[in-house]
Amino acid sequence: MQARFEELIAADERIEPRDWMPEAYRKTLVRQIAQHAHSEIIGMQPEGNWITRAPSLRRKAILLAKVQDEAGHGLYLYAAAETLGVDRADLLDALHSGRQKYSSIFNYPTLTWADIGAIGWLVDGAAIINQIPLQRCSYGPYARAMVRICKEESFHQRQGFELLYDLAHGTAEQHAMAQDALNRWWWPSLMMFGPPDAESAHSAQSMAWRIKRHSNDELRQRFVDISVPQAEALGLTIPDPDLRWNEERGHHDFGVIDWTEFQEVLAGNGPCNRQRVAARVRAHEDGEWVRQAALAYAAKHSADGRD
Ligand code: FAQ
Repeated sequence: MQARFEELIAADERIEPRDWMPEAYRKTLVRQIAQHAHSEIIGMQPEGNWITRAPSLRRKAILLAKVQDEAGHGLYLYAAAETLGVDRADLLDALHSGRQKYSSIFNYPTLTWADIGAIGWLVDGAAIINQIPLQRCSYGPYARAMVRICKEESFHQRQGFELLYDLAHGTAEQHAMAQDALNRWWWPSLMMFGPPDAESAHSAQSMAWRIKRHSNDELRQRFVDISVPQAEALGLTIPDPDLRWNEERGHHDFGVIDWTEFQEVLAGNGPCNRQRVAARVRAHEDGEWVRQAALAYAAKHSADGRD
């Protein structure tokens, strides 16, 4: 069984739920897919905060659609995790009790409308760079979920860039607001890719299993290289005095990331950690009657033999 699993991985074929897999492979996938699903639904909060304050009907419709897409991504991902034999209710419980993480980026506040543009451009942009290789992840249900998610993230990234472009080319105040959003979101976006390779506990094994295809630092570098010309097109300055093109490497060098801040956010001490988890727990409790009603409806249907 182990040999068959290794053969499939070596041949770059997909592992499906019916296939035998090592317990550690299953656990790693549950950990990563659950963290990813949690990030999608917690990630609805920072932008959801601006739906009622969007400056036009067009912007409001776009933002509503985007936030709904994130809920949909959460659902696909919980469903992908369930194919590994875990229960969605248990995963949500692990999120609510702090036993499982969600992305550090969603613990920062959205202070102005420009933050909605910065999230689309940078946060969705980083998410795409991380997720495109996951479309080729060795676990079939996760890889397939990524295909649709990446298509939607690409619309999200474009709407954010366009929003920020309008602000950056608007009045002096609007330009300043766009620059301020970039100043606050740049460094946390770089942290989304995870700790440096030398400190990444799971990378080597996940790459051997072809769950991850590139290291955290490789993807972070790709994000910096892609973002520099985009910031130029926006007419905004990336807040890093050490950022410069390195001819020899063929990449941009960039400044040192504040990993203490990252560790603090992971430990629950970021600017909004408590608020985000409390809002999630409240939403879950408020939804109890919906779950009860759905269960009662399903029980009634199966009793009637209609299921
Ligand atoms: N935040 O050994 P590694 C989105 C944890 S995009 C929090 O390097 P790994 C779209 C890591 O879990 C965001 N924790 O780990 C959207 C591990 O802790 P553990 C979600 C982090 O797994 C946009 C420890 O540090 N995307 O939601 C972070 O090999 C707008 C050691 O790290 C995904 O989840 C972090 N930034 O690599 C939604 C993508 N980084 O579990 C709404 C899928 C690391 O041992 C609005 N995930 N940690 O307790 C991945 O690609 C990987 O899991 C990494 C981390 C790259 C995130």
